[in-house]
Amino acid sequence: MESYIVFGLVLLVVVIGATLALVAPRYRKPPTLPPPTEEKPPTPAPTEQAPTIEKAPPRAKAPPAEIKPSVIDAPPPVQAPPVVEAPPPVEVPEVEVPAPTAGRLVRLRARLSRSQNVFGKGLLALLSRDKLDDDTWDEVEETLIGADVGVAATTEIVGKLRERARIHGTATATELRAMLADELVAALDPQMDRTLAARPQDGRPAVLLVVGVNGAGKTTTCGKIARVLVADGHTVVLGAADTFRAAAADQLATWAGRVGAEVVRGPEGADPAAVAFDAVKRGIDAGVDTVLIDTAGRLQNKVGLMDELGKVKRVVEKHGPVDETLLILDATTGQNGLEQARVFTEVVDVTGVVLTKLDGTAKGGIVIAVQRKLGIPVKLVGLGEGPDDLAPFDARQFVDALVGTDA
Ligand SMILES: Nc1nc2c(ncn2[C@@H]2O[C@H](COP(=O)(O)OP(=O)(O)OP(=O)(O)O)[C@@H](O)[C@H]2O)c(=O)[nH]1
Ligand SMILES: [Mg+2]
Repeated sequence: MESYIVFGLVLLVVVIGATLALVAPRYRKPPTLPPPTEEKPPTPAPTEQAPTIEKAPPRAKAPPAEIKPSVIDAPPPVQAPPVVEAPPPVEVPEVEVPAPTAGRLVRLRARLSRSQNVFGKGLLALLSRDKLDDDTWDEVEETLIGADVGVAATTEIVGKLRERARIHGTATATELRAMLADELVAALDPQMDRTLAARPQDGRPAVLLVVGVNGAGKTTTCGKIARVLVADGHTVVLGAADTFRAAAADQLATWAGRVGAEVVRGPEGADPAAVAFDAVKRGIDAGVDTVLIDTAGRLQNKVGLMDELGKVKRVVEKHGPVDETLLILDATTGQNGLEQARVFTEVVDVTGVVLTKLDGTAKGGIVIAVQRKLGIPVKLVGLGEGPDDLAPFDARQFVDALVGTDA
């Protein structure tokens, strides 16, 4: 009997022990989870396949996404009264805010100092002479021709000025200078429409094609124009149709990144027409206001390259007409640049000229020569390498800055 009791007690101890062994782990501390790591977008693979679209950097970072706890059996949330959350900290935008475009030409007039020495100081000295004889007028002509105004325009301008001076009889140097300014403005045909066709038409983006010889300033000007458009509240897609060098697309992407614009690019050596086509398609799909297409520099006497440019335009036009074809001309190339320009106008229908590097020349008169020779308005002028050193062209403001009649 006693042995039964002992056996019974032993059995009871074993049962209790087994039960405890089974239940105890439930009360153990759950394993600690590694802290959730912040999600990072995958780094984009290097550009191998055409075309790639580089997303613009966000204007301001969105607050980090709420990280959900990974424990499934979390206790039900306690119904707390709603709390007004503090707004996420405002971060400094990553993109730059370009300077306003209004009045830029006036603000940048000091950049014309080299030309101002000729048109302002030089001509004023001549017009200040006691006697305006034939020799003096010849010198005035030489000065204007030397400043790249061109022979035909110079003859016309000086002829009119002489006539006005003769009628006036006793004009002072300041008055003569003002008359000269009037004649220069007249030679620039101030009635020409210089507005950039950069506004969307019938729900599709405006398409701008940028062309010119090597090193004229095409890519820089694309970047500067994108800034101008963004500053005026427009959205822009840039097409890197210069596929000769990867660096060309990188250069454009750098400009785009600064103002938060998108870039469509292809691999090195890709068909520029295909990249341009894709850029316009992207612009249409994304509903942006303007698509700006940068092209490779090409010499006007390279037939194959000029044909390629014609193809870029034709292919882009499968989406609809190109609204503006801008010819970028380096002002420092003077009369040579004019011949190059003429060939471009035969291949593509140039609708506007951008005269770059006017800050680096004493021959600001090239503006007049360009317009006369091509019959195409100068729409913008480049006055430096800085991002906002591009100004809408205005004949009166330009001449006043050049001749000093604004002082
Ligand atoms: N001083 C001055 N320099 C300028 C101006 N515009 C462009 N440049 C400079 O000219 C050089 C060539 O400019 P890019 O924009 O690369 O010229 P590009 O026509 O795209 O050249 P390619 O693509 O090689 O044909 C750069 O060093 C620019 O900074 C300007 O208005 N003034
Ligand atoms: Mg370029």
